[in-house]
Amino acid sequence: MSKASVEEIKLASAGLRGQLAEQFADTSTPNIPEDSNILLKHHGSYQQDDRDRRAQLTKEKKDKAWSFMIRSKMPGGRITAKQWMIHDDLCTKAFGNMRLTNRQGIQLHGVLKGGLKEVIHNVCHSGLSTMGACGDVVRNTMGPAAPIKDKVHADTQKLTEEISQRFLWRSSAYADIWLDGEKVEPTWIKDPEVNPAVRQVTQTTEGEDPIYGKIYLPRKFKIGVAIQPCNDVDLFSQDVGFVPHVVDGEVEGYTITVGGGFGMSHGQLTTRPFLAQPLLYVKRAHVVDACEAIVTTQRDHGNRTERKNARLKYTVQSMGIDGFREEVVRRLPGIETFPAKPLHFDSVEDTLGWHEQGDGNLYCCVYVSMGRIVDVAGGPQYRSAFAEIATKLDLPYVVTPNTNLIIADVTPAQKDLVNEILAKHGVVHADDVGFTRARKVAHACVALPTCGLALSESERALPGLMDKIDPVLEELGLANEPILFRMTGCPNGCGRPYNADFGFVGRAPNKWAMFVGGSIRGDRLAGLEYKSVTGDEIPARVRSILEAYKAERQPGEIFADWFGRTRVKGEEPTPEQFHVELAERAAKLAGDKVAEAG
Ligand code: SRM
Ligand code: SF4
Repeated sequence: MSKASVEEIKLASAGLRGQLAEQFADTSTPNIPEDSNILLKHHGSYQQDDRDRRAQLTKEKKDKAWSFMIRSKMPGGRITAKQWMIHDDLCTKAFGNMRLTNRQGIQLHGVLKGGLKEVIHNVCHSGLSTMGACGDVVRNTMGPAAPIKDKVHADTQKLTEEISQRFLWRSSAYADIWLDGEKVEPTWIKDPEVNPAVRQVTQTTEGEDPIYGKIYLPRKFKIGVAIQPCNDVDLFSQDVGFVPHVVDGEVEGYTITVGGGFGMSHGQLTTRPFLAQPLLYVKRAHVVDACEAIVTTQRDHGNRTERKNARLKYTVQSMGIDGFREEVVRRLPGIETFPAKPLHFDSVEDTLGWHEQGDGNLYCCVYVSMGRIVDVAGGPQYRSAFAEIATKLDLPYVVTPNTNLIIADVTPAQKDLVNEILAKHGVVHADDVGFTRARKVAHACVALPTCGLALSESERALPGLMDKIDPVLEELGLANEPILFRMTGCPNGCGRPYNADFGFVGRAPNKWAMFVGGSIRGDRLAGLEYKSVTGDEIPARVRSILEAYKAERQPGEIFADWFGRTRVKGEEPTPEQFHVELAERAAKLAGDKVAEAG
């Protein structure tokens, strides 16, 4: 599908309405046309087919096994016990499980066409929404997961909700198609009279959105908020990032970063990951307006002819950070802007296990393997454990950006019962998981069998791979070292592999490109070490790098710092870093030197 046609489809859709209502009412087909799938994404759903069955069905000359993925949007990953149980119940309409996403949302896979309306209807009636969870709009806004009860955490959560409200698309198509015209608002919608940073959610029928216009944004748009030094939201991978500046315990304002983003295509030098750069600092009252100035700059200056280069990161590159800043400031008449404050982050890791949350209560961050809420045969019964805790104790949950689950607001008296329920279902929450520290933070994207873009396995491959890497880490005495492993089934980068210490990016069945040299702090991009390695080859390749680290590291030096000290030359990343194998680059460099000498 060329970029122009996506733009045309949006333009002709009358506010993302298209023929979706008629097509979902038609029970004679299991799927919808591809053009409609493009519109459907903005409603939070993707048409997919079971790729495990695709080849066999094709051989039998049968239609694909169609179904739909639905993504719920929840700013900062917050979900109440009741909302959780509605999602748990909806698992019966899906593949019997749900997937926590690394943008703090929830996905249900395998919903049949005839069941989609009921699922979206129920998600909305739970007080969450699927509106804008996918598509060319602002997606779920991420925020610090830890439910610490202090003014700074309260403000960052409030900001994720203000942003979510400001950038909801407004067409009444969503209510008309899924809710029979009923206006059901997510619980995070705030009263504009009480909070001027939000805006009245007036629905439009004519298809002219107050922020997005008629053709919405050129591409998806992602926003995250982080509190230093915790970088759980992976700030530099976001189109826009916000970091509070605290004076005497109060948030004075936010530093804004722009232009992060990870999607690329193997071998296409015009595409590559970028880390976000500091843009400016504004006082708290102006943060959401500044965000709107950035979003509308992208709306008006983003590339609408080449979809592969349409993300904000390319707009920032083509305008230059100074040109981009100038345009944003021009859109903020009367608002004072300041230079960005210096930023420092320690790690993208979650703090697993039990912690005090600052109000006398506790929270427990539970490790969830690959974010899949399922009762694993012979393994942890995640779905049953979280359902029992939600039902018996009515405790709120938080989905973390590392696809773990936080049980929040636990009173000291409830702690034993939570531990008991987790243990009963074989769910171990933290230090006694029995894994290395690296494995606890390792993440893989969904990939096969549902993702239509997957070139290789990911979620189903990483646990087996870590089974082989864990003993290497143990043997080398690195079991407690912070080392970040991430995997994806294709170069789109959903598992955020390009800033990991080790990133495996799918190329073909059982083949991954291997990237090395990002940072567990999330603030450095990795480079392509090997163009293609098989699953069997990976542990040995990882071992040789870890052996060098062990031999050369200074006392207490983490992997990322050792790599930075010994391997990174301090030059700006070039497209070659992501597309040309290290050995090839070194050979070319040596060749150039010989040529120069000659
Ligand atoms: Fe993603 C597309 C899953 C986070 C970059 N992503 C997809 C689709 C919808 C495939 C498709 O377009 O047909 C995947 C659905 C698979 C399935 O069966 O569930 C998919 N992405 C995911 C999730 C579920 C992976 C996960 O392990 O949790 C994440 C959902 C987050 C959410 O709740 O919204 C997810 N995707 C990301 C991230 C990480 C992030 O946002 O922090 C990235 C990299 C950051 C970025 O956007 O630059 C990411 N996804 C992409 C891209 C490449 C975009 C680009 O700029 O080129 C695509 C493909 C596309 O948009 O064309 C994509
Ligand atoms: Fe699918 Fe690729 Fe994203 Fe993995 S990285 S979920 S394979 S689009």
